[in-house]
Amino acid sequence: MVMVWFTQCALLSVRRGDANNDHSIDMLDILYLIDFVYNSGPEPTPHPLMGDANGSGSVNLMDMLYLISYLYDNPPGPPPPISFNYGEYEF
Ligand SMILES: [Ca+2]
Repeated sequence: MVMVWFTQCALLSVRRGDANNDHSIDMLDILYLIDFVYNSGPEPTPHPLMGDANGSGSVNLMDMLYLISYLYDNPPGPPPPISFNYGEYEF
């Protein structure tokens, strides 16, 4: 008898700027990034680049300013942070 094991996988899609991974982008993400960058707080989850709101490849003050402009500028700031596929999530 041959047993076949298989794993189901799904592509995990995440949104840049959603640093605290609560599926919304708001002031809490900006505070999360301030804590991460300036106070050695926890990394954005599930990947540190979740904090890379402006897509520059690093997480820094510019990402916080990008999110502030996106959320509070009038007229509206830059386009919303993009979604990207983080990788396969095994379950
Ligand atoms: Ca969030």
